[in-house]
Amino acid sequence: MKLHESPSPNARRVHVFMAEKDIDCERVSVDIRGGENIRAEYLAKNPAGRVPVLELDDGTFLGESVAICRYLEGVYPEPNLFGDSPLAAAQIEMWQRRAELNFMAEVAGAFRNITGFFKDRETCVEEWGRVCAERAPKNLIMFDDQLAQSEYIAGDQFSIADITLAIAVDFARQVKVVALPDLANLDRWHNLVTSRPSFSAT
Ligand SMILES: N[C@@H](CCC(=O)N[C@@H](CS)C(=O)NCC(=O)O)C(=O)O
Repeated sequence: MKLHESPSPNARRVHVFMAEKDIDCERVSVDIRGGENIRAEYLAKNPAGRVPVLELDDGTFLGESVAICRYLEGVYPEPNLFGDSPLAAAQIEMWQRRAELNFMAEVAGAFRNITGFFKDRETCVEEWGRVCAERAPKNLIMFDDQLAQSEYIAGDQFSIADITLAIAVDFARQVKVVALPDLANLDRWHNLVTSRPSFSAT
């Protein structure tokens, strides 16, 4: 197995997931800043032109970080990070999607459109970035309310949903395009989750 990656929040999701399961594999560095991911050779691996991509030993390429994590969960079931009952799996999926769509995508939209980081390959609309930057912190309130009732985002089990949201919060802090509010439950949970050894994985 090889992980095609670059230092980025989505590759980090897979790093943390793999560290939780104590698995590792060969890494292949992709220069996304230089546009390696949008050239034909890489697009043959992932037509979406994004990192990460997991290359399996039989030559299969898997894109989308959560799809990669699902594959790894199937092959390395312990510890369970996607839910071990129909209800737990549905709740984790629900919060994972909310973390991705309602926060991570808003932070990415703000970052990409305000900074023009990838303006060599996409149209950046600063005003749209500002809309995303305004929505992202408001959307965090839903997570803070949830975390007032449960230890982890989808209940009492640490899961892929926690990995997605914590990494998106870290990315928002790092790129500084979103003003993050002080939310006590979210802060308590962020400290808990990011103190796990897996969050130091690179
Ligand atoms: N939904 C995809 C998103 C992947 C993604 O957006 N990756 C970013 C890095 S975090 C990327 O490859 N950016 C390069 C580009 O946009 O050209 C996933 O979960 O893997």
